[in-house]
Amino acid sequence: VKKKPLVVVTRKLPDSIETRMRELFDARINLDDTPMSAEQIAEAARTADILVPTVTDHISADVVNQPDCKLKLIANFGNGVDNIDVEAAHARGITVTNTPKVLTEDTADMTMALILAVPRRMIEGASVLTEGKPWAGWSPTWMLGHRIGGKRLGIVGMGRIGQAVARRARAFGLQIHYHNRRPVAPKIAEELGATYWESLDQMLARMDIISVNCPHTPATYHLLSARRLKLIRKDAYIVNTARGEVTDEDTLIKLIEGGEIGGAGLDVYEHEPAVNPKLVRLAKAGKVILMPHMGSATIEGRVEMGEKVIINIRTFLDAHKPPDRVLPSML
Ligand code: 8YV
Repeated sequence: VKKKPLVVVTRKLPDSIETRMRELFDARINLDDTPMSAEQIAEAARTADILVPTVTDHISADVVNQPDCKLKLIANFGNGVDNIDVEAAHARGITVTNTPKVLTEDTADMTMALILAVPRRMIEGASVLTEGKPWAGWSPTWMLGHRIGGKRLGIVGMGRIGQAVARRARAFGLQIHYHNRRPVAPKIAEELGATYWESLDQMLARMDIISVNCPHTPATYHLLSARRLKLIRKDAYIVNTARGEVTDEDTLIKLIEGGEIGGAGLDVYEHEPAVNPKLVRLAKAGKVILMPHMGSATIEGRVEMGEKVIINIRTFLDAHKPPDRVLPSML
């Protein structure tokens, strides 16, 4: 009987995925639902043929460059691969895959929810009742937010998720603008009614709401730098469901505190899971809405992500190219 490949899974996954993995592979699943330590990850790379990490695991060059690293495939349970040194893995002949597409719509839903919730002060309003604060009843001038319809939405990164956000936002009457390395195909731009800005600076200066939807790569680290954040209008809002590292979080906080940016809806943080206490203060003051990285957190999505991981592993083991290979040139 052929020996089953050893697959180390760093976090607990949905039950149906775990069961299937145990049927197919010699799956060692970290059932303790906390991230594995750097030492445990390094050890897993020395013993496993295949590693299934998540956003909470850092697969550095040091991990893959260990002389006795045994890994042949890193099948990421996640779309973003900024937790993996893809170049170092590639140089060592290790294949890397991710789970694109299945979390596009869920992440776009969360993004749209924040685009609505921040200007309409939804969490601030709800907290009046849930925290038992006094409510004098309806008033013509109380708890007023800003209208969504007609405002300009600037999407930073018009990939699958950016486009899914644009589709939703259009239905809410927002004007769609975007910055991307390249313009999208004319057919898509037309369908989305989207205006391309080659200059991110110029777009930022003119938008009412900015949504960050690009991956975190060396090229997008602090893409919204201190200088660029200062271009944003005083009454504008920023929504980030991508990665905290894309914005200079300290500067963002200072600008919101100083009334230089209207507010923010954040699902991701620069030093996740640490959340800057200043952000918590701003949330209590109703200036920002903070979500604990829940963009793709649906039962359906997590099962589909697991199914993708399994397909990637099985195709790899069948000596074919897995469907969701990530190459350094794609980053
Ligand atoms: C995932 C994400 O839940 O897929 C991504 O890039 O940011 C999340 O929504 C997480 O990464 C899983 O590893």
